[in-house]
Amino acid sequence: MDARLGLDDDTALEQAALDVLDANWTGSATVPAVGRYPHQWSWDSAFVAIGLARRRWSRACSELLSLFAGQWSTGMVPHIVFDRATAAAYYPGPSLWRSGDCAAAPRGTLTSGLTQPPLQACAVWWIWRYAADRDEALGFVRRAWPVLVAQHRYLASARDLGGEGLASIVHPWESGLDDSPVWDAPLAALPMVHYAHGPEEWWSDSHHDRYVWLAMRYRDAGYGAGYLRDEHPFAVEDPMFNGIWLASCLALANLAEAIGADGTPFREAVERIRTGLLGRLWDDAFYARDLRAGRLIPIRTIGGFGPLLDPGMPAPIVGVLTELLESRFLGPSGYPVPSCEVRALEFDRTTYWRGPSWVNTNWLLRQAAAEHGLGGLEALLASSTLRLVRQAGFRECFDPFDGMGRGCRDFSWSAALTLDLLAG
Ligand code: 9WN
Repeated sequence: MDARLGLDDDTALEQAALDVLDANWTGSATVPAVGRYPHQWSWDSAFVAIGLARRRWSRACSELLSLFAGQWSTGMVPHIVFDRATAAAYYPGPSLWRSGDCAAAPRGTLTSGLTQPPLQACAVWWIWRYAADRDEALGFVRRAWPVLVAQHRYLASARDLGGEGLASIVHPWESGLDDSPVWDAPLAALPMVHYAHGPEEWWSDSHHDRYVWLAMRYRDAGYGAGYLRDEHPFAVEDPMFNGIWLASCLALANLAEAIGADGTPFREAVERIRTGLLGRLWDDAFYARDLRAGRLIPIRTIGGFGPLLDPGMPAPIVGVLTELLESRFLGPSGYPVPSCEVRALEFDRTTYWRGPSWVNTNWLLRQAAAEHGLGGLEALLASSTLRLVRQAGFRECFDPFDGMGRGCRDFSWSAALTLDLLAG
């Protein structure tokens, strides 16, 4: 179902988006795409819940609760919660992660050992905001609250590997921007590895081998925090991951009011993360910091706009980022926003996070534009994203020059965020 959806008919577009989400619903969670991604992914589920909040409120709650069942006792919300029925259909599956062997992992639920951008508190805020029944909403927020608090504690403790208030990712898969050129240098610094493994049309062999090797090292170290701090060879402070974390801290501060909890720790966390972003990742733009190499990674990608999700970002920085976005990302592409600066050597219009435009990052940037009162940018991002899905369907990503769909068809977050964009 990715025939052209009709340029003008919002009702048909909305129905088509709901049909995709219904088809991808397993009864307890939404898979990103049937076939290619047959399990529940963490930030995908947050986007799905955001999209469902105004259309299928109860299902948005179920989506998150199902993800939260995968939370580890450390507080980590895993990047994949596996469906046992389709365990063999995706590599790497549960047999690589072996979460069942780790005391901190939940019993009875198989998960990966990594996390993903912590967007869940924002999704819970969305669900709260659009609830028709306040009592029911309060009940849901109270259930989600301890999960979110533990998740944020985990990030602030086990993941502050740089000791300056930012969370580090310890694997490219944790960024959600998996094959971004930003990870090329830290991956190149790893030893050469070769494994026989499952189907992989996505990355060059050596990159994928290194992804698997990194995951196995972390697993074999028992997913320990001490190992991450002292030995793990991949540790990066990423501006998108931390921008999303900051936005979720703000959501928690707002949710605290709703349930009569103390929002002060989350407001303080916002200040800490902002100070970390500005002090550690800002140069002439935001860049990821490679903690093992002790330097910024000088490649401008969509990830560098994550800190715009902070409504308290200083105006001069917002000005520089807006100019950068317009001159090097929006201007040169017909179908924004490309995931890598178009003139960068690493830009590749055909390959996932190395060039194509994505609905979820467009949506995040639109949120950021709204936070900063950039009405023109907000409207442009909404209309260009809707133009992409109207013309090419709910594809996983899109060619930034001609808008052609790439990757999977009937991709959940493309459908879910279309619903949110249509709702205005
Ligand atoms: C690995 C599910 C996920 C998204 C990521 C996207 C891709 C997985 C993969 O698919 O990553 O986690 O197999 O490539 O990069 O953002 O969450 O949709």
